[in-house]
Amino acid sequence: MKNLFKNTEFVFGVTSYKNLPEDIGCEILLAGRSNAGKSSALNALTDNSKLARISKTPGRTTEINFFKVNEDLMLLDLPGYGFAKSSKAKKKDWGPLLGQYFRQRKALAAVIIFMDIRHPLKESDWDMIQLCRDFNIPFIPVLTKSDKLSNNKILNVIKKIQDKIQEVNILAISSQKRTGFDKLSAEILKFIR
Ligand SMILES: Nc1nc2c(ncn2[C@@H]2O[C@H](COP(=O)(O)OP(=O)(O)OP(=O)(O)O)[C@@H](O)[C@H]2O)c(=O)[nH]1
Ligand SMILES: [Mg+2]
Repeated sequence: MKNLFKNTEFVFGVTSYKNLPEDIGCEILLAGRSNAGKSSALNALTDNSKLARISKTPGRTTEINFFKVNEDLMLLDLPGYGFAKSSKAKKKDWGPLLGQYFRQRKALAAVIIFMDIRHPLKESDWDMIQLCRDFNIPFIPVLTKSDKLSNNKILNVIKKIQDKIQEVNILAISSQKRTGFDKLSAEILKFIR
């Protein structure tokens, strides 16, 4: 299958709502706690290991980074919700930015919620799910780092999470082993208008 995300390129990073580009096309948010594996997943999805910065230290991504897939589609790599290492000023910027973004942004098409398969559905993940539900934005829960568990355990976790979130399918990926990305691409494509 041809990788539709292959030519994705970084365009810019923004830290405040007023600096967002024009509200056109489709935007898919990559959300999740710090260290969940968002940037790694973006790199694996696009087959470009140099695209997004991968961090050993949580909280490395501190802006909304815009990655252009094509004229109609942007992937937005968000700062992790945990925000362990970023400055107070950046933290302050971010909360209102996200709220405003959800309230106003017409381009927002879907949110991918990345969760480490060993630590899924923490409070901040529920907050994000709630935000999506409140604003009627479709979301895709994705369990990351599946290489850390046996196949049996993966299925158990998926089943457990699926019981708690019934309205959408739960996916599992490993950016390290590059598994699960065909399904993830297919899910993303469903939300492109
Ligand atoms: N074993 C394994 N490790 C992974 C995988 N994906 C990411 N990691 C590791 O998890 C750590 C965090 O990955 P990132 O992709 O930077 O996570 P992030 O969610 O973008 O983090 P922030 O930008 O800080 O919010 C890095 O050390 C990665 O190497 C995976 O599929 N398998
Ligand atoms: Mg990141």
